[in-house]
Amino acid sequence: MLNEVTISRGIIQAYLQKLSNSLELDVAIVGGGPSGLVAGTYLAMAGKNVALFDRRLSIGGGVWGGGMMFNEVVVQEEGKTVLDELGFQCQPFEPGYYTLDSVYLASGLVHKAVCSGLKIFNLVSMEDVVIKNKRVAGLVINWGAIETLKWHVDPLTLHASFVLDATGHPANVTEVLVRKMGVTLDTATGGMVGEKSMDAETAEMDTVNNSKEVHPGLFVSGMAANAVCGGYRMGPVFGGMLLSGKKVAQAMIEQGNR
Ligand code: 48F
Repeated sequence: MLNEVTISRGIIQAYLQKLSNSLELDVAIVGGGPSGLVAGTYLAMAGKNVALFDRRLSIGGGVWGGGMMFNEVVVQEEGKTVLDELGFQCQPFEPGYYTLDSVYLASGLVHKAVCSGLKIFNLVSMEDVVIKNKRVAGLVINWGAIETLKWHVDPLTLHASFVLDATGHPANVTEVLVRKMGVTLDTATGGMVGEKSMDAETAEMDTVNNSKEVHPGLFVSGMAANAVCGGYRMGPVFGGMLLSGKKVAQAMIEQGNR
């Protein structure tokens, strides 16, 4: 006989255990788009205690909608290496170009990430960062719904050796850090340079080159990296996003924990 209270207790206890185990992380990722999910997967595969927070109900960021809601995406030859490593099938199109169903890619990235050990918290928003000794050292989080409603509810805080800003075009984490702390970033201007218009070839290279630690403790990946460092946009070609996530994960693994 099913007891409704046992069901509720199971959910509450399992969630609180997951959250409680995520208060002192090796890496805290903000944003569950392709770059954040790939970074989280490689970090979890390396044995890191890593959690990802996204304000939305569904994880996957901009992958689901393909290009203009045609739910297919393109990956070029370089990015296909990551797809191969993570076990994705794709269809060859013209030489050097592959297509994937965007629902397959989005759901597969989430599935791979969770199976690798990444803890994912949907419906949770980053509203601020923790600063210790002039270093980004954690996140201030709140429910995404509280952020949307703009209600005055105090947040909770977690510590992390590294924070990854994978929030896409708004580069939310870096924006908050610069606005509140006035820090200098490792960019051409020392500030947030801003995203440029469309040039897929340049943008794909930019995405990988710009994926790095821009302030002690804070890495950027994906479109956030281009927004922070001044890269171009590329639309629904995803190789750069995958390679960006892998690059920042490797950089954090090489640095070890703080
Ligand atoms: O934008 P998004 O998919 O990130 P990405 O990894 O990938 C970009 C591509 O999808 C696409 C593109 C490639 O051609 O240009 O746009 O750079 O996902 C970013 C995620 O971050 C979440 C947001 O809900 C989305 O799912 N996010 C943004 N700000 C916050 C946040 C925040 N403050 N707290 C929590 N989540």
